[in-house]
Amino acid sequence: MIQSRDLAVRFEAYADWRRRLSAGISLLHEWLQQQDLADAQADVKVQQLLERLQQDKLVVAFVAEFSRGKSELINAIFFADFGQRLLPSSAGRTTMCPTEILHDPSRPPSIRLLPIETRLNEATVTEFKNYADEWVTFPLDLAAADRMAETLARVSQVKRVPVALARKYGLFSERDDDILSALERGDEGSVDIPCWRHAEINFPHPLLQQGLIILDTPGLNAIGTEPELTLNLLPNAHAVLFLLSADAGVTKTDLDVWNAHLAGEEEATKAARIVILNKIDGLWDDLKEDVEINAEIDRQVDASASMLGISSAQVFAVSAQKALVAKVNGDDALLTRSRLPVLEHSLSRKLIPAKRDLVGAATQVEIRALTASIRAILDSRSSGIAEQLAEMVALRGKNQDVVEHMMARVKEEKERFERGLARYTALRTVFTQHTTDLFDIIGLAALRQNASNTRQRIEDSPFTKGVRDAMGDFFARLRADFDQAGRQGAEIHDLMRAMYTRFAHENNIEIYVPPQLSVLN
Ligand SMILES: Nc1nc2c(ncn2[C@@H]2O[C@H](COP(=O)(O)OP(=O)(O)OP(=O)(O)O)[C@@H](O)[C@H]2O)c(=O)[nH]1
Ligand SMILES: [Mg+2]
Repeated sequence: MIQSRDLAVRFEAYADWRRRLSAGISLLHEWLQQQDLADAQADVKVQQLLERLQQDKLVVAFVAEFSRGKSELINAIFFADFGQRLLPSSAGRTTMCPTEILHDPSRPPSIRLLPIETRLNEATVTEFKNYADEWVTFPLDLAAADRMAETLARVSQVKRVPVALARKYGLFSERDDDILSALERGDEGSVDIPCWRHAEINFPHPLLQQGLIILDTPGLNAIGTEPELTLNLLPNAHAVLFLLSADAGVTKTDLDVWNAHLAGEEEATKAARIVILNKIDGLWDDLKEDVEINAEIDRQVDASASMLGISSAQVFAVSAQKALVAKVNGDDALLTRSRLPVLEHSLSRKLIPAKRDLVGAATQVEIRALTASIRAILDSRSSGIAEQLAEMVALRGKNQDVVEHMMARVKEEKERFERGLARYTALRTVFTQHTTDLFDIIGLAALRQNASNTRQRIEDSPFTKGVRDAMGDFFARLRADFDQAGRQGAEIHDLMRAMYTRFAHENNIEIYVPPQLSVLN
């Protein structure tokens, strides 16, 4: 029992490791989301990883020729607590269909059976698992072990059908002694076939709750005839326990099963192969010394190992039946003698770390791929930023150029403005001078002077002629003044026009022509 606890403890630790790994992946995902790094692809990948870790199963398959004690060994390892034989185990063919023992918390404890008739359908067992209606389900009463064993006995159910139908189901095999003998008997060509194609026992055992799945298989021919078993269930198992029987040795059919389904695949599938030499109690002999008996067992182990082409260390000699009896009766001496604890210890030591390595490696590969894609995003982001930076730096240089250019222009314009201002000031001085001169000529003061001179001359003149001359001179003087004013105005106009033209040229604006001073009106 202690060794069985060992298996449970190790499995629990493994489940805990998986939970911590999931938490780590979730944290990574959270961080990715915070950093805006999680695209849809990363989300899906993380989701798949978490689902895979959560639904991670450890599938242990039991394979052998019929009656080697597969079901009995499962009973001894996993179900001894119920105080009786749960899975049917008896002489001759007992388990008639592949039987998965697992725990699915979404459904009540039960056994569900897929009718053999579904073999006419193209769909695989895995596909049928999604269609609950196709299965015949019987509940399991955990409180009543007797009734439970009765219900579980259905995995042994057979029915008699015409050979033609068996052939239709794909169950006919030239190698099948039963069918051949039925034909020889001329038994109207009818034959016993399994009632069920597949069984699934949903059972809340602590190990199954942690994700362990046990696969019990029927003897030789069924392995050959149920493609699901050979193509899917066995290749996907993490460990395959192959049973031999000490009373039979390694028979031709044992070798057939081994060679067809198990030999040489370990490297490819990474699944552990454990060979069990069962029924060693047959070698127990009260008249022999233990040393003698053990030597005989060792000899059988060595012989079996060499027949299968493996090392003796891979072969575990046990008595499943005595182990079950010992566990049920609490007989520790018998349990030790059954050697089952050695197998259980090895199973937990080998299987779980191996599985953990496998899951760890697979998760690592996925996470590496994820981080590689994240790194690619980061790289492209950083190269984008570098590009932007380079652009900014280039722009900064450009800005300096622009500023320098603008400053030069402003300086130039300022100088031009100052030059213009200076010229304007000078021009204004000239212009003021000219206009002052102009006003000197035609201004009121000049007019008054002229008028007063003329009046004086009129007053001084005793004759009309003198008055006329004075008046004539007055107007002649006026005309001469205005003529000069006109010339001076034209001069100022020319000066201003030249100035405006130059200004327009310098500033690239339209030439403005100032109005000319007219002395005519
Ligand atoms: N003496 C002895 N008998 C055993 C031992 N293990 C199993 N048996 C008996 O061998 C017979 C066959 O055992 P099963 O557990 O039905 O064998 P199986 O490999 O499941 O056979 P199938 O279901 O027909 O494929 C039963 O009568 C068991 O009681 C053992 O360790 N010692
Ligand atoms: Mg069986």
